Amino acid sequence: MIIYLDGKYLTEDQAKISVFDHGFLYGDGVFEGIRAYNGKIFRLQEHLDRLYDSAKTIDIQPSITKEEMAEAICEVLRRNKLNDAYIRPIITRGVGDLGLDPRKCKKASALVIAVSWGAMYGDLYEKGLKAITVSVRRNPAECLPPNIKSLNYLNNILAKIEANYKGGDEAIFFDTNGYLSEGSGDNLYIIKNGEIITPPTLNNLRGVTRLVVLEIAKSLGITVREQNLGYFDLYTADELICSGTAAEMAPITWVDGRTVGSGKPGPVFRQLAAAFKVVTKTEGYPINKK
Ligand code: PXG
Repeated sequence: MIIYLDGKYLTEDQAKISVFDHGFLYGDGVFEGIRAYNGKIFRLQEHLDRLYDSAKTIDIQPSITKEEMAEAICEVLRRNKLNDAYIRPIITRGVGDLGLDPRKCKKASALVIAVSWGAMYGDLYEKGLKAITVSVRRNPAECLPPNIKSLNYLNNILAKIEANYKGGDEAIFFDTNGYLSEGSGDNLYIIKNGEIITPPTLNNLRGVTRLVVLEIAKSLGITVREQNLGYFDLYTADELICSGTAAEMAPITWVDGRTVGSGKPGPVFRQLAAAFKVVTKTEGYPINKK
């Protein structure tokens, strides 16, 4: 495996980050999860924009430009001979001392890892996922905006731990006001009476896949609404769907012991997921430019 790290292409053994990097010491850094399908990187620009916006919010000046990051990503895929891949660019605060003051960190680090990673949920795309609403709340935007895709994922990991021991495939977060937020690593949609309803994005990550899902829905003539939602909406939905780069589009057929709709992946999910497959196959930033 070849990994990009600060201007060099290194083997896994060579690609090392200092124990004094604040990304490691404090989770002080940002990352992305991107997929490449069929030799093309899906929604690369949107992911790079979010990566650099996340960095800006926490006042990190990346050591490379977006264009250089795009080139590093392509080169990692080429060197690893990956046409279909899950790509993880990371920008860390860089090496400092044991104090948390970021001014001690003189240079941010940039790295790119890419692996082959098929469908995340295996047979659950057909069976449907079991979801658990968790007691831990999504970080409020006034404390740590969920819009920052930061290296500190403890809020999400706490949610995942709770879903794991309660027997769920995925966790569902509410925010501190009782509004539906998102999954531990995906955005959520409720289907009710043929309409798609999804929470506004102040209390969750602005998913790149979320925008694709909403575009597809509009192109299929399905009404989409962004609206705050509560437990009632979750438990009475005709269908529940989650989406993310890793998870892609997946149906949730059981939540907190309640069967969702028919208990099987529903017609709106099937329609959206089929269109999503076509879009991911056809669109994208080519790894090999001519
Ligand atoms: N919400 C959160 C909290 C995420 O981490 C999404 C939504 C979906 O966003 P995109 O842009 O990918 O549509 C994410 C991204 C995992 C894992 O192991 C998931 C993400 C990142 C890293 C790991 O499930 N999801």
